[in-house]
Amino acid sequence: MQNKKMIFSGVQPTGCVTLGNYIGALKNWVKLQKEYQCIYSVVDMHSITVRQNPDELRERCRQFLALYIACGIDPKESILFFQSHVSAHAELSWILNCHTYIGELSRMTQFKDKSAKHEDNINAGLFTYPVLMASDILLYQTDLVPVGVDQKQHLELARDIAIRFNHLYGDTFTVPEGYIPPVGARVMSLQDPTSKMSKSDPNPNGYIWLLDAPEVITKKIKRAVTDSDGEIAYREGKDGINNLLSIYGAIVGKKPEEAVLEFEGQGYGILKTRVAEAVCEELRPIQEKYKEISADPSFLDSISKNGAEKAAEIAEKTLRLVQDKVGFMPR
Ligand code: ATP
Ligand code: LTN
Repeated sequence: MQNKKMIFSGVQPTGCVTLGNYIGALKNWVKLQKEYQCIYSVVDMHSITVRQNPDELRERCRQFLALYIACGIDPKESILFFQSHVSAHAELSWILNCHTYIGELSRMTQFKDKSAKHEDNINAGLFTYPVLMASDILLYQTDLVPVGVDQKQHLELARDIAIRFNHLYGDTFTVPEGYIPPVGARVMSLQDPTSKMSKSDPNPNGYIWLLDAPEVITKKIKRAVTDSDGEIAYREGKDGINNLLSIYGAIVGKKPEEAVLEFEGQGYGILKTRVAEAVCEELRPIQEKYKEISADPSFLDSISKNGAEKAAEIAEKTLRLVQDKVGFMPR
């Protein structure tokens, strides 16, 4: 573990894990786990920035962890844990809050979007959320953070906080880099291809849930909003078609500009059928594995317990160093 570079990433347990989360993040988590020491968390503390039903949240946390493993994260190679089980995240977050400016947080577009969506609950946690995310990353001296493009701004802030802290107190944190996939970094909604596929979309036809049955996946893709010119091309203004080509490309390992060549002269119906087949084929083994894993809750408990112990060991080392740097009394 010592000489491998570190990766940290997480998904917040809200809504249903979508094809967007998979293509933008999870698929790359799997790809990177041999080469790096990877730490993947179900970031439950992030999810309560929006009001949650406690029982549903617990259930969803288990489901997300099972999905990480079903997607191919190997708990023997990577560390898997629930964020709230490692208290260092909250502790570092306080210290970093005191090193982050209100002006910086006010510029975060996700805060602006989410406060517009939840006007009745614009809580302080929603505002300081990016600082908790910076803590997640910096606690593990992370080199690389695989995320979709929507997280780029938060990642830049984590870097700025690390650089600021290192400058004030001397070398403390590794300054992390993002790993944003070349294809599929922003999968769009099937119902509104100008906005991103989101797992808390109230309209389930906008997203594909990783556990949707093949008939449901096919129906959703067949209904995907396209345009009326009838030409399969990858270019500006063809948001719906571009999205289908990107999804297809991300799955078969081609750039959308290459994938489009397979469909020259064909109709949208054929494209949709092929995309649906590719998605169903990709998700079938994941769904089978998920069924197996979720039948054994004690397996999941032992993974998360073991993961939290390993994560805490690394995180506490960084936390003690930071506490010392800012002048807290030794224990
Ligand atoms: P919510 O809609 O509840 O805010 P979300 O779908 O945006 O959720 P997150 O938990 O915020 O999901 O993101 C988890 C990971 O998935 C992040 O790395 C994020 O960048 C990535 N991701 C989310 N949506 C997409 C998307 N449409 N395309 C590509 N990557 C995505
Ligand atoms: N903010 C991220 C989820 C997240 C995360 C992280 C991602 C929380 N902590 C640390 C990477 C690294 C989001 O996708 N909304």
